[in-house]
Amino acid sequence: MAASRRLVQSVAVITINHPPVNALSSSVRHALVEEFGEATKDPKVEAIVLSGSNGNFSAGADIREFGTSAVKTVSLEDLNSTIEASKKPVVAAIEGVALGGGLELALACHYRVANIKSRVGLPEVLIGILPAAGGTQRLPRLIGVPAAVDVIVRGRHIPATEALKLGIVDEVVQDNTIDKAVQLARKTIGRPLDKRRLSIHPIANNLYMQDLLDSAEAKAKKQFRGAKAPLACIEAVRAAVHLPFHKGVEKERQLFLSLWATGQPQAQQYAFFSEREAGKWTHPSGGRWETVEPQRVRTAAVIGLGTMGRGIVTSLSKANIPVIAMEQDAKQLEIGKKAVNSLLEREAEKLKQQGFAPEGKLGTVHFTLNFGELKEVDLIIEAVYENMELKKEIFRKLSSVCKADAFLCTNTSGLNIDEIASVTNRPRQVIGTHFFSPANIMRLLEVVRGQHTSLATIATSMHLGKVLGKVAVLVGNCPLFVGNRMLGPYLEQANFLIEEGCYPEEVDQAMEEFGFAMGPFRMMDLAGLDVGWRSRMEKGLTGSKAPEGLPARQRQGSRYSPLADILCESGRFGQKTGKGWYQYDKPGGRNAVPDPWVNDFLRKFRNTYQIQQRSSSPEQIVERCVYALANEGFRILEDGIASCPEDIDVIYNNGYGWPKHRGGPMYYASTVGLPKMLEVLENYSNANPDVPSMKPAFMLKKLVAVGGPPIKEWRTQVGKLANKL
Ligand code: 3H9
Repeated sequence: MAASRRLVQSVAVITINHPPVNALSSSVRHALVEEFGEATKDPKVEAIVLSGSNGNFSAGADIREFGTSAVKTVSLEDLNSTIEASKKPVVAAIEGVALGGGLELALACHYRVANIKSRVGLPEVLIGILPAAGGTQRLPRLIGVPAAVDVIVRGRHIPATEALKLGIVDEVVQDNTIDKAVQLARKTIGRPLDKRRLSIHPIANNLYMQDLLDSAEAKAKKQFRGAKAPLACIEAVRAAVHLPFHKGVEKERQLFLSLWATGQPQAQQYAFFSEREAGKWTHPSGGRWETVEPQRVRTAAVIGLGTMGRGIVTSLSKANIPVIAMEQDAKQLEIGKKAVNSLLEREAEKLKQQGFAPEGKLGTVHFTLNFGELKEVDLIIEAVYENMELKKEIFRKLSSVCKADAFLCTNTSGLNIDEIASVTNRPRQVIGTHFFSPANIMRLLEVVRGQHTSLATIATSMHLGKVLGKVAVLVGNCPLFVGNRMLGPYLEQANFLIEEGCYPEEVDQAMEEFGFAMGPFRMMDLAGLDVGWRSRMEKGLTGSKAPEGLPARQRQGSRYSPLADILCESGRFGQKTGKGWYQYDKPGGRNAVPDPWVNDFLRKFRNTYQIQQRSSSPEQIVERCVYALANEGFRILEDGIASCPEDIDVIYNNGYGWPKHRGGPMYYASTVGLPKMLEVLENYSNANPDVPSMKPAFMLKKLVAVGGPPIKEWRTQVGKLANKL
């Protein structure tokens, strides 16, 4: 039964029953229409409570039904109108989540009671659509246009206490939500309901509203470059201001259909489901997530309290895991302690604002210099700087100090996990947990399996990722893993483009207009150019000169751009030194301004090497950088480092500022068309045989050879093809 009904005194309690999240599928909508019809007719029923089973009200429309004929049966807004028009008062009893269509359903009810732990919101924008069951019309009538625009355009999940302040819910209760909703329903019997019917509420339309909506639109264009859904959300709220309710609902519907035609919702919904699938990992040995029990992590430790370590400590504490935070000397410990405490204060403040006492919600943090204190800890994350010898020394110590079943994790961003594991007495319990900076905010976690890593270690690390609120993706061990490895060819193309005639700001603009949060040069300036430079020096790639004393443009037989090295040699490390590919008002400044010095330097560089300057269109810039990125993705699939294209896309969507409305680099490749991508790469590669990264990946060629199947079929193709390699 998709919904059920029982009578409590004179109140009909209707319960949605569609595990796990009570998505409002076609069968749920049918069942609700039927139960409401019965409750309305039943003379014993004086009021109605609408609730959800298994501790959740509803996560909204069933996303899997979009694009199928099921969406056409019983529209959610028709159901909402019926509920709102009911002569018997209807109270929504919200537990867990009331999101998207779930909140729209609750907004159609006359009253809303929410459990303190519940969350409400209209997150449709995050999957490329807009609330399309009256949400953009009812919410502004309930909480006003400014607050509604913020809620709808950001799509955030709002904790119950904030929802109460905003006026989205009428009451917040600690427990027994349904009983309390029944009590409220009984109190409201016989009261006039018109004031509670949002569709007939008046809405202010004045000059201030126009300005507010115009500026929200301008802000959204800038912030969500190229994404259509935020703009459609604002247009729908504009309709709420200008048009009567039923016309506004029509507009909402039209906007939904026009968004669907752009292809963006399909990309974002692919991204949504790919994130969920990433948790269902498979090991090349055949081991799978559902067959291995993760170990409980009751206590954790973090070694190294630099930027990464501080973020990881905060993340663990936020998940209510007690942490031991360790540094190598008293001075570093004191600095780290201050930084961690200030991050934790911010978290405590957030909890207070949500109506929770931080005590008991944040795990305790104990600071130490003493390795001996780690002996009973369940899981240790090493987060010192990228130096193999230092990491090995730490793992040797951990190996001798920690209890036999403790898991040893390294936060390396690209060093060899097997080499680190080799110095321990438990290589099966060693794994890479590659967090992204700032680790307390960024959602991505690359979990890197070594050759000997056990399934239990993988299961525990993947589960820990979920507990920390991260999207954990299991990847194989190779230099730089998945995300950073793909960056190599991408940045190489960006550098070649500026050697050939573009300017950094031109390349950045093209990539930002494509939708990247940040173009490659601004990103390099932010990360610090010296990081890559030092690592290239360690590998002996920089510093060598051609016979005429100029930096060589070939390394090991391949084309090499020495531009970044030259910048570093003159002390331009990026934001931190106030100069890099751009100039900044001060060291650490954030506002990147094109630097005439850089443009002059590029002109001289081209003259010196007799490179004929040529321009590239934004489309050509995007093509070269993005195809280079995706081509490396195909190689990663070929090498078995990622088990499916979806995992690569999850990594790029969550850790590298890839525009989600384009699904991810592999999804994008599938929309471009694999034969076209292959042709472009082949042409480039034939003309530039000294750029091996642009040589089409074998996997790409094979996928084209089997007819360029849709991306959801690549997983099987990749498996078959990888076996034959
Ligand atoms: C909408 O409402 C449009 C309307 O305006 C009207 C249009 C006409 N549908 O995330 P989890 C599945 S659009 C189908 O792992 P959590 C999910 O795939 C909707 N399936 O759990 C997973 O399946 P599986 C607006 C859904 O506890 C399982 O449920 N609403 C839906 O970490 C568990 O999910 C949203 O955008 C759905 N709506 O997080 C909310 N939601 O087990 C989207 C979940 O097979 N949902 N599933 O892998 C979420 O944000 C999170 O899932 C939620 C739970 C917070 C609810």
